[in-house]
Amino acid sequence: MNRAVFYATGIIASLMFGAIVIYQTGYFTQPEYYAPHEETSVLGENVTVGARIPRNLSFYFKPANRLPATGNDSLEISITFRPETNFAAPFTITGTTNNQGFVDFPGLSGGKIPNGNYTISVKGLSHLRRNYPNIFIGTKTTEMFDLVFPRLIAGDAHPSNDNFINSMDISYILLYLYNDNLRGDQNRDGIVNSLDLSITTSNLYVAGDE
Ligand SMILES: [Ca+2]
Ligand SMILES: [Ca+2]
Repeated sequence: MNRAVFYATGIIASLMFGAIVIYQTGYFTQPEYYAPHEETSVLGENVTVGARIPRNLSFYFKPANRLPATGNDSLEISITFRPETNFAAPFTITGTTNNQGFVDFPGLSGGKIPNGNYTISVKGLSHLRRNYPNIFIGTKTTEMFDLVFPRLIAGDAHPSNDNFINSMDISYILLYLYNDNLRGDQNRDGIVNSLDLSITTSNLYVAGDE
């Protein structure tokens, strides 16, 4: 056997033997996969192991055209968190803002809303959808988002909830004329009347954000 081939064979054999030893000692074994899971594994009273920290998120939103204009901002809303910079699935929550436009959601799953940038997409009961892009949700467990501008546009009264203001919404308001129907009462002054009709016609053929 050629001397060079002899040495080369010896070196390769040594490397293979070393690799086998290292493999068997578990030196390169993979760390356990960290599977995302909900905040369920609780030890004792306050100790949570391996769980995602729940988030406490709160928001200010304001609807347009309220009467009176201040202290009258309560609205039934649906908020969808649309991820821009991570691969989480869109996540939707519903709530009702108070008369200052404030709503909070304590104990949201950190697994469903991981850190990243989001488009916060909001649809009011009789309001067009409004998207607030590029909202960063970080590592803090409690965060407040002031999204009072721009206002949520009123007039999408019909329960089809089609995010578009047209004759169906006007018909719905006419149907509940002089009632206190929440969907029909665009300015939330307690009655459906010509003021609500005029808010809706002033926004005729306006579509909400996608
Ligand atoms: Ca509509
Ligand atoms: Ca009204």
